[in-house]
Amino acid sequence: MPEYQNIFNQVQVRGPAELGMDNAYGLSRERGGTPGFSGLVGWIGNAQLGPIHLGWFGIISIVTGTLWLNIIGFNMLAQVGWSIPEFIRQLFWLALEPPGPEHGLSMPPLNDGGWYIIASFFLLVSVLSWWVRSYLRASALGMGKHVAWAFASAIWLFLVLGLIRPVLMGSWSEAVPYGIFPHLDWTTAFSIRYGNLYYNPFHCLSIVFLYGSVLLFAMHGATILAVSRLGGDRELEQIYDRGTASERAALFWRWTMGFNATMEGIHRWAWWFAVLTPITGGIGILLTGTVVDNWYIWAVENSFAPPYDGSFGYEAYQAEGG
Ligand code: 07D
Repeated sequence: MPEYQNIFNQVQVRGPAELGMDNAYGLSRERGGTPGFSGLVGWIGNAQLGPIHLGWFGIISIVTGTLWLNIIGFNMLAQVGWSIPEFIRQLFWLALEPPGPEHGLSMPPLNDGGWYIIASFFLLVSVLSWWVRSYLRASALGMGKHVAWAFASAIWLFLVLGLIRPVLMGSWSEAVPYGIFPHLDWTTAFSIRYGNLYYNPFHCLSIVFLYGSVLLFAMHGATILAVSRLGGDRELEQIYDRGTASERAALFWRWTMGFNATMEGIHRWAWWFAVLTPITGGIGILLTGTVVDNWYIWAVENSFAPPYDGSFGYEAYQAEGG
C-alpha cells in the first residue's frame, strides 16, 4: 500500500487498521483499544490512532502524573478561595511554591510547602516510569535504546533542578516552583542571584547545542523535503541504492559547504546535539551556588569577561559628554 507521510499530507490513503508487528515479541497481548481514524490527524502524520500499549509503567506514570497536576491545581484553587472564574483569570500567575528556606530538607507542614514535596514526589515517579516505559517499548520492538537515553539526558537536567542541587544546597527551597509565570520568575531570579547566567560557560554550551539542534534540524528537514519528490523520505532504500535522492541531497551539501553528513550520520549529529543541550545545562546548574557563587566574577577572574572598569556603558557615555 502506498504510504506518504509528511507534514500536511495531500494524499491520505485509508485501508483497514494496521496493527503493527506480529506477535514475535509478545506484543498483541498488551495492546489495547480499537484503532480509530482522524482526517485531521492525517494531515500532520498517520491518520490511524491506536491501538496503544499502556502496561504497568504507563498506568503508574499517568496516575502519578495526574496526581501531581491535580495537587497543583487544587492548591491554586484554594489560593483563590475555590472560585473557578478567579482560577482561570489568575492562572498564569498562580503557583505552588516549594517550602521556605527555614525548613531545609525536612518535611514541612502541608500548606508550607508540604503539598509541593508530595506533588514533586509524584512527578518524580511519573517521569521515571515514563522513562522505563520508553525503554521497555523499545526493547519489546527489538530496537536500540536511543530514545530512552536521549530522554534520560532531559531527566538529568530535571533531576539537577529539582532534586540533586536542592539536596546539595541543603534546602528544598532551592527547587523550581510550579506555575506558569512563577517558574519563569524563578529562572530570572536564579540568574540574577548567581551573577548572570550568561557568564556560566555551561549555559553557553547548552545554548550552543540548543541553537545547534535547531539549525541541524532545519538543515536536515529541509534537505529531506527538498528531495522527497524523488523519494528522499524512504531512508532505507536511499542508503544502499546509488543515484538516489539522498545522493543528490548529500551532493547538495558537499557542493554548498564542502562536507556532507551521511544518511545515518546526520541522525547521530542530531541525537548528540539534542542530548548535549540538557547534559551541559545540568552541569551548569549543578555548579551554580555549590561551586560558583557569582558567574560574572568567575568570568572576570578567568578572563572570560572583561572587568567592569567603566570603560564602556553608561559611565563611558557620560564621560564622552553624552
Ligand atoms: C527544562 C528539563 C527536562 C524536563 C523534563 C520534563 C514535566 C511534566 C507536564 C505535560 C529543557 C519533566 C516533566 C515537568 C510536564 C505536563 C502537564 C529541558 C528541561 C524531563 N537561556 N536558563 C537554559 C537560553 C537566560 C536559566 C537551557 C537562551 C537568562 C536557568 C537553555 C537565552 C536567564 C536555566 C537555555 C537564555 C536564564 C536556563 C535549557 C537567551 C534568566 C536552566 C535547556 C537567548 C531568564 C537551564 C544551564 C533545555 C539550564 C537553562 C537557553 C537566557 C536562566 C540552553 C537561548 C540569562 C536558571 N537556558 N537564561 O533543554 O540548563 O531545557 O541552564 O537569552 O536551568 Mg537560559
